[in-house]
Amino acid sequence: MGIQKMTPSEALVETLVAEGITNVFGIVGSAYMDALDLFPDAGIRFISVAHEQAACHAADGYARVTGKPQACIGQNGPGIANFVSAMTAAYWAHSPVVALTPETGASGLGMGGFQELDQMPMFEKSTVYQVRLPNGQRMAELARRCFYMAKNFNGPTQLNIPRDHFYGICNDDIYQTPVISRGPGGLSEIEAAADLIRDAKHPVILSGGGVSQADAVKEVTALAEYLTAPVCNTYLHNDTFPSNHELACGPIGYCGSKAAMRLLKTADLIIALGTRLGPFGTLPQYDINYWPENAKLIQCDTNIAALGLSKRADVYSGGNVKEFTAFLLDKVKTGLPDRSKDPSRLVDIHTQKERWEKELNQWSSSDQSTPMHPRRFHAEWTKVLPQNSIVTTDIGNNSSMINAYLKFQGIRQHISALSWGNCGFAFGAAMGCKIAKPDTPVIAFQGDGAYGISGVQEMMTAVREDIPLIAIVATNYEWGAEKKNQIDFYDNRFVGTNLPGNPDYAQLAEDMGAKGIRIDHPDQVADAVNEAIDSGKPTVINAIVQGGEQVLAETFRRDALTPPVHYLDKSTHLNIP
Ligand SMILES: Cc1ncc(C[n+]2csc(CCOP(=O)(O)OP(=O)(O)O)c2C)c(N)n1
Ligand SMILES: [Mg+2]
Repeated sequence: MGIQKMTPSEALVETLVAEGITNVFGIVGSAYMDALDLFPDAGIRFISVAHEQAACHAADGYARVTGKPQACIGQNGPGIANFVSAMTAAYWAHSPVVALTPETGASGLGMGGFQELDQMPMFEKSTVYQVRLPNGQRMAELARRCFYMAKNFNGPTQLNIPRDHFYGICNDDIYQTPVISRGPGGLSEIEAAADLIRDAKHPVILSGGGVSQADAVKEVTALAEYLTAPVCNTYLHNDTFPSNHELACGPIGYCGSKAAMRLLKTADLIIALGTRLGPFGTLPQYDINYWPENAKLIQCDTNIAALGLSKRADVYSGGNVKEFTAFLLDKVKTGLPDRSKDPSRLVDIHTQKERWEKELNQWSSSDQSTPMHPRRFHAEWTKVLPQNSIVTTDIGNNSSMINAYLKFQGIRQHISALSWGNCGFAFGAAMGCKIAKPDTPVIAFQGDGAYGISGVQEMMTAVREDIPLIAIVATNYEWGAEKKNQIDFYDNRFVGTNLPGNPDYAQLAEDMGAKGIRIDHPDQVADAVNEAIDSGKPTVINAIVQGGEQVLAETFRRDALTPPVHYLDKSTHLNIP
């Protein structure tokens, strides 16, 4: 394009276009109306949501299923403050969300005018880059920088724009920023990793979110097959290795696959690919303390700031996991004969998978009660889901239980709240996924409490903007995950965890112009899912499931809770000996 004279609003919008942005999520506000007015002619769809948090989650969901940066925008002050939680979710998910944050005008900053808040500190810890635009002349340059940083440091960025800086003149060029390739990492590290592999008898591969992000499943599969190594997914990344592969063992972590954890326990070498090994995702689960402390560890993650944070490894690599894994296999092949189809390893894997499958089935498979046993419900709906479906998952007892049932063959299909763990993630994220992949079934899965945080209001958005996603709500009339803590640690004293009288979310959806399906028996599940997929409308499946002590999965945060021991006379009766 060359250097041109533009307004800063034009510079911003044209930079969005150059970066491939065709959708921006937000709620309208006077602060950026001058730029907003340019969106339609620039081919940008503005998707008007019900709460800015959902706009940011939608941008995150869109970014995660496409691998491309996405943008959200809002009104200065209260609108932008509503981004904070969702930006942090995107931060921990390494998701390239570019938050455009109009702010009080520079000429009035600090005077306590209307909707004033210093918008830099609140995003300081949840962005990989943030900048306050010093003047309108630098709009294109700094908007570019935000995209460049989001793409190359895999995380959210913030362009903070004092609202008067949309006006004036910006002489600049417009162009797309590059993604810089990182290569396979240090060759000496690859050699050291290959040496460890040659010495190992029972290597196990941990396939992390980076494998999905770097499209590295082919390379991971080749390495796993050469070694006959079991492959476990990291926590909440069930889409990082095809579940139908004979070496696939499912996810480690809370409510995950016991087969994966039992096999990992026997490893003498863990090859951790595309993962920071987040501390919560490697905690003991069920009755299994599965992390093999004496095993050697290879860890590859492009974010070298995360290497060695939670586990001390023997070899680290900051390479691109796709290239690292390919180079590593080449190196391994030079000194280690082909170990593929190793019969004894295959027997180990098969035995553990069969044992776990049986155990899981016994928990629920034949239960015909009304309302449904939650596990029976999860077995049913995950079974009938089309294979290419994208599922966004929330936080809660049911959202966690499904970790054992959700199986994917492809990457970028499991979009979860991850370690930010915020209730109310799934619906907003699913809106972004569905806009990015209109021909793919997109399911937002959450509990009834979490649906109240976001789904209820954002269903208005889905109807208004014609986003035919499917929300599956597990309704147990309780904040089940927290209730389980009160069952296990507080002697069944339920404070704030019952949700009696919640409305029928299916009926509510119908009232909003969406489709609503209420089910409470396992025999209704398959039809409900098919009907929702065929409806072409935003749809809620309100699934009434049992709650309470008999069915809730084990406590989520047993790592962090202890039974109460109080000292004041009035509270000693609450003590649990
Ligand atoms: C925004 C937010 N608020 C509160 C919590 C604490 N929390 C974690 S799980 C949970 C219960 C979720 O209940 P529901 O969505 O009904 O699912 P269920 O556990 O019943 O399956 C709560 C309140 C949280 N994680 N995020
Ligand atoms: Mg609930």
